[in-house]
Amino acid sequence: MKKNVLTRLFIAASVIGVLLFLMTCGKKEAGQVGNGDLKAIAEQRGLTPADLIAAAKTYVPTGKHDEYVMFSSGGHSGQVLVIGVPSMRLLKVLAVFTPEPWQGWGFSKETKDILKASYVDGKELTWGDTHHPALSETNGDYDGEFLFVNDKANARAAVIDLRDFETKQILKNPLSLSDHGGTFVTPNTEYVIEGGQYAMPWTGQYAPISKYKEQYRGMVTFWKFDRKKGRIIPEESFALELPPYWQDIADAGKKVSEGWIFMNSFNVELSTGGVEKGNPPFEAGASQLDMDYLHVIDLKKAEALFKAGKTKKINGFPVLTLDVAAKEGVLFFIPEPKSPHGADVTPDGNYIVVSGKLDPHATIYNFTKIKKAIDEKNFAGKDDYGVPIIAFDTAVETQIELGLGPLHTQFDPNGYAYTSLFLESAVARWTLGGPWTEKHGKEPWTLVDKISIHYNVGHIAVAEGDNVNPDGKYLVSLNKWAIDRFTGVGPLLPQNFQLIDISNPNGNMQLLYDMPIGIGEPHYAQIIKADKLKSWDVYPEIGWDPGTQSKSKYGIQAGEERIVRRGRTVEVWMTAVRSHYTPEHVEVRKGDRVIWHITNIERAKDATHGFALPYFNINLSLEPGETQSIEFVADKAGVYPFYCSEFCSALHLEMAGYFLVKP
Ligand code: CUK
Ligand code: CUA
Repeated sequence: MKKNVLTRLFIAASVIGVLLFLMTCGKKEAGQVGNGDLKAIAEQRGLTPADLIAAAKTYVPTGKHDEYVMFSSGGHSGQVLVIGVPSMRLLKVLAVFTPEPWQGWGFSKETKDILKASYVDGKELTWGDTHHPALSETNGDYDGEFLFVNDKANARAAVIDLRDFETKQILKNPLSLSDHGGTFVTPNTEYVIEGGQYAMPWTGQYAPISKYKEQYRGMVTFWKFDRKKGRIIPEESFALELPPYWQDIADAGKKVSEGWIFMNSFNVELSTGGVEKGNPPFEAGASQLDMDYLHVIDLKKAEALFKAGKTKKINGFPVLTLDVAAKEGVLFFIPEPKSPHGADVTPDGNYIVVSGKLDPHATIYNFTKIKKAIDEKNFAGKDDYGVPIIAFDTAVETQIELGLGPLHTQFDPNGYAYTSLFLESAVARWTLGGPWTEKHGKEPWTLVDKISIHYNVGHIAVAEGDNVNPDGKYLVSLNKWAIDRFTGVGPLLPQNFQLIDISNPNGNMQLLYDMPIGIGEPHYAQIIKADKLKSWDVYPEIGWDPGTQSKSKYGIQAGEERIVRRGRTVEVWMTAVRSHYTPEHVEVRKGDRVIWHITNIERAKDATHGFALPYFNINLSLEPGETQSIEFVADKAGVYPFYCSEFCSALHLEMAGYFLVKP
């Protein structure tokens, strides 16, 4: 407390110094610029010197770009948010699991097919609960090529290509309807990890809750990623059967621990709830024991067993069963304190930080010690499923008391770790030990600073803060509650992203900015250096199909437009260019099946055209060069004006036509 007051005084003093400097030296040039006087404006708006410093640190003038880009989960929206850092400007909302009209996502045939492929037994899903976006990595560093994200609600994993920021693939997990430990990637993106959460019988099977221990199961799926194809290859992917503990967050090992996967769990009590029957509710039942299990998985060994055909097909998908995993030394457990959350591997790969949720400590496990115990078969017994247990003291490096409700941890280049404190509404900065002790010149494994946030932080994201080379500089606190931060917008409040300056390793953290998120509950985000992203300005060729990232067989050039009838099917090849469609009249008969391909033949950056067709529920976004198709039955006679739904030119309103359905 005392320290915070002193810190604030110190900041205020130095800021006043800066301002005095601004106001005195070169009066006109600095204090008085354009049509305003900085001091007068600050006074009028009630801004403190610290506010002005924060504003100066976050403001990005028109035409200038942000240094970093944050990919944040869009929570219930089933989408991903792209946000500039430090300006905290929303750049884009990437449609993933949910139809999105502006991008025509889920309206064209191509995008409908991607969504459909992820339905459970063909049953339509119109939302997703995105939790953990993961950027592709090369040698443990973000490479800016791909993004992955999971849908916790239905256990799905998606692949987004960062050349055009569009979703390319969505996979339904074949084993479970629940995931959480995903998506995370291995250091060269060989695998995309999707761990389960709520144990259940394999999808499609029934087992009474009384058979929980025998027939309910957890899982972790290793999706094989093919970078060249830009796709997950299901045929080269496999899963690991896990006991019905509720598996939680995972992380891939890196450097010394590359090839290993760490995943925490809760409910090793195998509590099955049923408060209405007089049983303890889950919240109590799953917190009875002092320890849950950190899962340690030897992915290389698991992969070798899969390739050697040691898996069993479940729902048509290869699964390494628990007995094989336990016997062959693929899976190990280490006790972790009560209801853990977060499993974050340090940049050097040697420590795994697990937080306590109900315990004020973060527990730091030492991979070298874990590996030694495994090599020497130094186990303290087995769990009920035959999985070897490594004793807590054998694997632990240390525990640090951080505060109330620690959850997630990220890192910076100065040897600091940052942990969110949910119950305390704060972010803790603490020192790593080992090779970093020299770097920060402080006592290792020690809490050094805390900053209050508003309120109840879940994840935090540091710039490149979970890869092998963290950048530090900025930390975004992804807060669950906003309470009094924004103008009232009814009882459902936005969530609050708070930007924090962590650039000074010898000073304190400084809160810079609040950004309301009114689209769902974002869980995790990753922040990448903006210059690592190499996005396309326009599609490489006219007639491009983003679904395959290659030329569409339906793409055409100007002059190739046509309407062809085959029996009751009418196929239309159309072009769009400022400011007309060709053709402008399309006439069919009631009951005809219509297949309609539209190519935007523009080569100019940002010359996007839309295609809106009433009654048939269609809107497309055709970016320069793109070809998209729609398919429907003209089931109602009438006249349907179609138009361009993107304001593309002065004569945009004239970019229209008539779809006529003859009785
Ligand atoms: S979880 Cu939400 S705050 Cu899904 Cu990563 Cu921890
Ligand atoms: Cu094309 Cu408006």
